[in-house]
Parts: sequence; C-alpha cells; structure tokens
Amino acid sequence: MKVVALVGGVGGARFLLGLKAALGIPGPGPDGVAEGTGSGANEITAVVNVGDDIWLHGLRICPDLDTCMYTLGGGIDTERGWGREGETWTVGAELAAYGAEPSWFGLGDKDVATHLIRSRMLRAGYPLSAITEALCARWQPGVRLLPASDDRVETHVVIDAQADPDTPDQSAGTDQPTQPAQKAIHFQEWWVRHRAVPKAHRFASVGAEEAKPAPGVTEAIAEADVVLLAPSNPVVSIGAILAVPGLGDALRAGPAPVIGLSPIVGGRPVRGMADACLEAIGVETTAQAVGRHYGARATGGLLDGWLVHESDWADVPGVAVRAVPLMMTDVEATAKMARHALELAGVGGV
Ligand code: FO1
Repeated sequence: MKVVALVGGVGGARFLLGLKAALGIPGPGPDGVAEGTGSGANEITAVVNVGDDIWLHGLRICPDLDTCMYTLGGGIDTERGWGREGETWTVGAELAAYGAEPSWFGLGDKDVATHLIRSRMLRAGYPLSAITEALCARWQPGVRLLPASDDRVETHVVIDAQADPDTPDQSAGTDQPTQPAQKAIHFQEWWVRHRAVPKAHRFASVGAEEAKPAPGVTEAIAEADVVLLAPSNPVVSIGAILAVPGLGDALRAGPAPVIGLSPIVGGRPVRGMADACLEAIGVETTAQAVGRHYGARATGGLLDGWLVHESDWADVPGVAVRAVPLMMTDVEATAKMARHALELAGVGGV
C-alpha cells in the first residue's frame, strides 16, 4: 500500500511513527527494532511543511523536516518534541555572548551540524529535497520525507506593530517617521519569541505564488492508495503545505481517498497554539469547524473522511465522519488512529 501523509512538526512526526507501526514498517532509526512485521510492500511518503523554515545566523533551519527526521530516526528529544536528545547549547551561548541576534531561538550543538550541512549544500546549489534525502541517509527514517516545496515559502504573521518590542516607540519624538499600524513577522518570531500571544490578523505564505511542489510530491499523490492529513496545525502546517500552488489540486484530482484526523479535541488543540491560528482565519476551534474548513472533496474541498476524537462529534456535509480515540499517548495508540483512518478510506482494517 502506498500512503501519503501531509504533516507538520511534532504532532505530524508522532503520527508518522504510529503510521509506520500500523503498516509494519520497522523503526525508529538505523538499528531500530521492527514494531510490526513488515513485508516491505507498504510505503509512506510524508509531504512536510516548509512554512516554518528560517535563515538564522547564516543557517537554514527546517524545523518540521528535522523534527520528522529525528523522531523517525530515534534522535529526537522526546520531552521537548523538537531538537536532538542529549543536546548541549555551547554554540548558542557563544552567539549570545557576542550579542548576535536573534537569541530567542534555541540552537543546539548537535542540531547545528544538521543546519551547517543543509546550508552548505543549499549554497552549493542542491535543492532542499535532495539535501533532505542526503541527511536521511544517516537517520533512516523509514518514511520518504519530501519538503512540500524546494522553493522558499515562508509563513509570516501580520500583527499589530505595537505588539512587537522591535517597533520604534512612537511617543519618543515627533521627528520619528510614522509607523504603519501593522507589521509582518516571521512565523518563528511569532511562535517561539512571542508564544503566539500578539493577535494574528492574517498569515501570508511569502513566496508561494512562484513556488512549485518539490519533485515527487504530486507524483506520490497521484500514485497513492490513500492520502492522510495528519492531526497537525490546520493553518500553519497543513494550510501552509496547501499554499504551494498545485498541491491542493493534486489532492482533489488524485484517485486516492483523503482522510483527515482532527488536531482539535474538546474545543482545544491537542498541542501547540492552533487556536490562535484558527482565530486569525475565522475558524472556530472545534473538530467540526476544522472539518468544514477542509471541506468535502466532492464539493471542491479536500476530504472524503474526517476522524474526530471519541468525545467529539462533527457534521461535515459530504464527508464520512467517525469518532475514535485520537490521543497520541504512545505508538500503539497512534497506530490505532492510523488504522482507523485506513479503514475509513476502505484500504485497511483496525
Ligand atoms: N521551539 C521553541 O519553542 N523554542 C526554540 O528555541 C526552538 C528552537 C528550535 C530549533 C530547531 C528546531 O528544529 C525546532 C525548534 N523549535 C523551537 C520548534 C519550532 O520552532 C516549532 O515548534 C515548530 O516550527 C512548529 O512546528
């Protein structure tokens, strides 16, 4: 079976671990112990969000790709959910000692090695998809990790200028040029530095107009037996992937059923700050509202099926809805979620 999953960072990576187990694909890591008895007939392609990617200190950082790679490769810090296990922070501390900004983004020493290789290969002209494949040769994630695009498509967040400490103080003097009322900052600045507290007026996928899906993405969707939308942030993860022109059309036109898993349980995001993102696009933080936001494939939306948590319900016109346990407490619970998704798609059993 060929499965394509659209994924963001921490939640997406954990979902992939469960999906691997459900399909009997061994892992995690190069020496990983098989969690199932895979026949080798099943393949997973993950289309990973690149909207969070950022240049910092001359390094290209791709948080969602790295989170997936480290998680599936057995190198993740499982408590934080991002970055390397057993990390040290000397490089970051040295940068801070020089006063090199930004200091609000944690760069671990082990993690820096990944960014150094990626940045060096980008400067040498390699596309992100080829670089990701090269990095994965070490981690053996057992899943083909494809960036949604090789092009730079970065999520920026429009906030009130006053909410940003970097905006010059208007009261300081009358000779100050008038500042616009709103400004756009990089997603990471809003998410990590400001903890998504300043109200987001809207999100922009900078560079999306000229971007193309990375090689292999639309082909994988066209050849898939099922496409899954992981329980990732519907706006800045799944939404940012779909901002790449051609990707949504490929899903709508593809032969495979598309099944989504709700990241909202009981009116709250299971993790992260998806509520702040949903508010910005005028979608309620409920499983039903997110299902309706994705919409039915039959009417120009994305979904054939929508899984919500057992304590929730959703009425999404044109979409088959099932309520099942959706808490990714461990790999087995997550594998069960994946099996429910495959069953709803008509390609597997629980
Ligand atoms: N998240 C934080 O909350 N603080 C950090 O300092 C931070 C650093 C970081 C470095 C590398 C990386 O791959 C991820 C990192 N993250 C950090 C996570 C990341 O910013 C976001 O959680 C994701 O982009 C959202 O999916």
